[in-house]
Amino acid sequence: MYRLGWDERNGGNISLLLEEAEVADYLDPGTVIRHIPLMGVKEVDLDLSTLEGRIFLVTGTGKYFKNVLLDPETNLGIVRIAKGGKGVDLLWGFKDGGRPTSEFPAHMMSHAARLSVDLENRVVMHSHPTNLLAMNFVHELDEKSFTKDLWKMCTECVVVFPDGVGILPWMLCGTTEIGKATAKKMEEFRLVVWALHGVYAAGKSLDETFGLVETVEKAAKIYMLALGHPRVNELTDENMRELCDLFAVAPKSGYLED
Ligand code: 2HA
Ligand code: ZN
Repeated sequence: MYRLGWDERNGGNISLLLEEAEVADYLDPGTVIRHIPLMGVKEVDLDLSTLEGRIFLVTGTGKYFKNVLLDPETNLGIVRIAKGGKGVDLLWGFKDGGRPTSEFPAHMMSHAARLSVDLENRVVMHSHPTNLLAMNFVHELDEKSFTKDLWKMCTECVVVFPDGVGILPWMLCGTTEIGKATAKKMEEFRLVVWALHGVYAAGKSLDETFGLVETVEKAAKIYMLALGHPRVNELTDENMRELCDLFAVAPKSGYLED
């Protein structure tokens, strides 16, 4: 994501749900390095109790993706949601006294929302993909027309994200409010655009989730390249229906003409 220019400086963050058995091969889940209260959130608003005891690998606040490979133990942490869901217990990482991403509330609420509709969800990924962001400035921020214009840019888009792209208006990031709004959208979409900021994506694995962002970003790139040029050819709703039938996926209801 850094290499592709989607995560400049400390932009972007990732959380990955881990099973206790997976981490037990590497660390003692009974040994807590330190407790980290959740910062910048209104405690009354944030209820992570459904995730109590769950373990996440998560990027650190203020950390740069480009440094993760050089020093994973400083730039990443493994945390367990503490009793009552109001903080986390650090099991590994954040070696310099660091803490989870400022977007931790949005990540955790999104995990809870995705798990409520898909027990296999493991990943939440936030980034600032260049062309998708550019498209935010030139396309109306309407979920149906935004999704359809992306679907039309690459033949396989409708198959990769048949559930479409949810969109939130510009909101202040790092807050419980944007976390709640993102989670609500995540009940319906695996991709949620934060207007004029970036995108949230969710999936069963790092590959699948990265692939979603990669595909939506590719479509946005083609949209931006073609913008302002006369449109001579276009993928039709009928083409996209045929694709959905072939790959046995259901496009978001009401988005394709019959
Ligand atoms: O972590 O991307 O939205 C930096 C961000 C905040
Ligand atoms: Zn961001």
